[in-house]
Amino acid sequence: MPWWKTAVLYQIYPRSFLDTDGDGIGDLEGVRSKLGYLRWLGVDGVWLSPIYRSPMADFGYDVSDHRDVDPVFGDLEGFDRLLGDAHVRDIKILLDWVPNHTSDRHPWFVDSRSTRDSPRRDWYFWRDGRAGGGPPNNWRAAFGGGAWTWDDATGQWYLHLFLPEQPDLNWANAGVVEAMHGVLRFWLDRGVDGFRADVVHLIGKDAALPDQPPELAEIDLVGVHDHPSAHPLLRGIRAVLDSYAGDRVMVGEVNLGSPRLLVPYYGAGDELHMVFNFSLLWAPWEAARWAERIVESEAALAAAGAWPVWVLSNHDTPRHRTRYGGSEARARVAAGVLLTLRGTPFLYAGEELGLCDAEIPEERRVDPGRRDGCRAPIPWHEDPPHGWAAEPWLPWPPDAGTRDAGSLAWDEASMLHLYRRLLAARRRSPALHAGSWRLLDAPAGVLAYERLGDDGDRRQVWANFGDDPVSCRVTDAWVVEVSTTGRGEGLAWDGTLGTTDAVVVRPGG
Ligand code: ISL
Repeated sequence: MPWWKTAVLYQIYPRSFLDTDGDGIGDLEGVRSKLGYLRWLGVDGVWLSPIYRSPMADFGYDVSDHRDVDPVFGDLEGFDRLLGDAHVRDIKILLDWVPNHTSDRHPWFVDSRSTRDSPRRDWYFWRDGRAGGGPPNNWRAAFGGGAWTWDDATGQWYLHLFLPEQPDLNWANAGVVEAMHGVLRFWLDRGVDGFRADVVHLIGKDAALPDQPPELAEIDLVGVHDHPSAHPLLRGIRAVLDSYAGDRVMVGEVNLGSPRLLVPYYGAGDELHMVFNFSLLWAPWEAARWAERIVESEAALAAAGAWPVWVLSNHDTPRHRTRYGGSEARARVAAGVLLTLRGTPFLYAGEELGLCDAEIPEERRVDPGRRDGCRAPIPWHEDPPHGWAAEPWLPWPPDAGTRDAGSLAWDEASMLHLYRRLLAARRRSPALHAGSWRLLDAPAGVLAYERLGDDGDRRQVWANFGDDPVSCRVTDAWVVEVSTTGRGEGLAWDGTLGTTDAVVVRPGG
């Protein structure tokens, strides 16, 4: 199996991880200084949200130079140091690659907008307005408003599915394809292990840019855009990765909802290696709904030989503990499930501390998508500024002085230690990191499943989502390997679960 199938990956939003140079913004040196922590925790790799030069209109998802590190994060030498140190610790590094758009300050766009005759004019989407006036079509942008901005200098509109500062690249132009492949090669040559590809389904567009049907006209395109022209482009991208040794990997963000719609993006094993499946991230706290969504995903993906990806939180959505009404017990059960499903789990930095979103006063909101709360800084120590070199750019999450990594590391009953035990259990059990998955019959409110490895290694997971203790009818004798409450680990399991309680059990008498 390639490394990424048995790995657990950890997303770092670099601005919010740890500041070492005193500007209140996290940096690469901050990430480097926590590699020991990540090794101790037991993750196998890190996905870094964008670190490239950027005017930061969308905090790095607007790239103005793909081949340099933004000075707020460090420099290329610092990146090489981080990568080298990560590899020494056997931690992989994935960069965020943003293929759908660039910054409006990127030299390519500056050139493209300079005159209609620019050799890069066609690298972006320039169109005349509709007869009678108005933008070329009815597309909406993700952060509100229309997806077209009028450019006075050359008298045409340009397309941006996100901010006006994020013009869309035209992947139908061979120059764009070559240039963006060159970006991949630049970082692959430096030794990165792969990429997370931002809204990668959007790179395939219908050249006619037809209107959205009226029933979809009011919503932004990101969640519904699904055009076949993405697939040959993804095969070209995959060929670049495959030309390097060492199983370089690409995990794509394809925001299409239903897992069935994600399968084509794996191609015949010749497109994306993995595609994020957000179906649990959007699932309400009900065992039956989780079961339904996992079964649906398994059915769609397993049949196609497509490797699953699971995720509960990221930098775009309220953290899962926040979504569960602040319940730590629920977040613990969720972690127990996330880390024992078939496929590759992605953690979002801080979930291992059980962080909730920060309350952001209106005057401190800075994100155009209002996603500031889940981007609150990570507290490393008890006393303010919690290990940071200066007060951070966003407010602290709640309980920063008791939920800091330092305090939780001393407390074996903490969420942090639960993650560590789950990661260790996953690593040592072939059933958990590589085995098959099968739903088990369970009482109402309980999600239960079995994992079975090729070598006969076997685990079961029993997760009570409900507010009442339950008794489960189990066959065979089981020993508790991990309990989300910490109760009874290493002892025989009698089939009972407390309120909001989950166990991973192994055969034993
Ligand atoms: O965050 C959202 C809504 O507020 C999502 O719709 C988000 O825009 C979508 O998931 C795509 O996200 C990715 O691309 C964006 C960037 O802002 C996000 O941070 C990134 O994850 C544009 O590059």
